[in-house]
Amino acid sequence: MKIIHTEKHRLRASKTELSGGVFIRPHECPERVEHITAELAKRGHTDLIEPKDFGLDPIHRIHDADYVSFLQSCWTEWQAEGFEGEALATAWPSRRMTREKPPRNIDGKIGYYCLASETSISEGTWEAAEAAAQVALTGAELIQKGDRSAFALCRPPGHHAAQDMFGGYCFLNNAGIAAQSFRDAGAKRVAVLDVDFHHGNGTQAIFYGREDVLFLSLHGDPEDAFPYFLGGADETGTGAGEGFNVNYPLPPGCPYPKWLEALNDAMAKITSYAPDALVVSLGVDTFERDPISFFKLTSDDFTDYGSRLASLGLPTLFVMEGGYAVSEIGINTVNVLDGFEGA
Ligand code: Q9C
Ligand code: ZN
Repeated sequence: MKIIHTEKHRLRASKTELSGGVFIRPHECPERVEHITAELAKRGHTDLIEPKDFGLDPIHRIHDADYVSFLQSCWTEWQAEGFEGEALATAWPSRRMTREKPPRNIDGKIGYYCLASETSISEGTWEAAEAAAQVALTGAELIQKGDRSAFALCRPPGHHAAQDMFGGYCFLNNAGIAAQSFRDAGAKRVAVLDVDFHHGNGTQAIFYGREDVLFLSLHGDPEDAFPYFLGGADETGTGAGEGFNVNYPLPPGCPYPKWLEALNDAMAKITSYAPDALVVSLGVDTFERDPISFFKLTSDDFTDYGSRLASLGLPTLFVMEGGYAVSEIGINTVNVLDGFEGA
């Protein structure tokens, strides 16, 4: 399968992540992609291509124009304020704060658009996020033109980003943008299967009222895991979208057989939905040694579920999301792809 990749991901290189009350070196770092491209090369995947430029229109199909403008100008506005560090939110329109609109001041504006404060906005963040969206769009186009599968090596990731919110290391919802591009290219129905450890709250929010995009997510139970405030099994969609959102919250320590039960159920639902294309939000933070997650998948399990996904027989776009066991991220990611291709 073709792999879409750009060195522009390096422009997202934040210095800090707020974690446990201290600033740490970010889990979501450029080395993640280096390990994946190294493993791809090692296993003979030489089909790496650069993204095309589809411009901002397909991004605006998913994200609000004011939010996109905010991402574009945030770093400049933050610097103009004279702040020394990276841009971090400290105040939100929380419950009973009813003035729910973006204020003029950048410190207020970043809070308005932020869903979690671990994620800083740094120089180059917009440029990298925009390039990652183009990576996803290029992968979707390859499939629209007849490829059976493609791997969009997106970084920064996207599934926590909603129409007008960033956080959880995400800025633009790459998988959502790709799913919408399938619809705009004529696909009647698209399924998005999110196998990242974390709930894909952004993707869920984007498609919650729609029946033309089925969203399914396997993730750490929000009682125990980020993003905490979405991802319950009782969230099934709204209005026309009722029944087209499926969550599988899973407990701490979840081993592969239990995870696989959820995957099998999700795959049966995808089959009966009969989509024209499948987008897989591929996070490998379900790995047993992931530093911020609590599932227990082994490297071999990634190969196994990759081959199972192929049995759906659908045009499949893999979109990179999380995975923070950096030295093993390449093995686990390429295991999914090789499992899929070997099936
Ligand atoms: N102390 C993705 O996997 N919480 N995002 C980190 C660490 C945020 C994960 C807490 C996790 C975001 C795309
Ligand atoms: Zn994740």
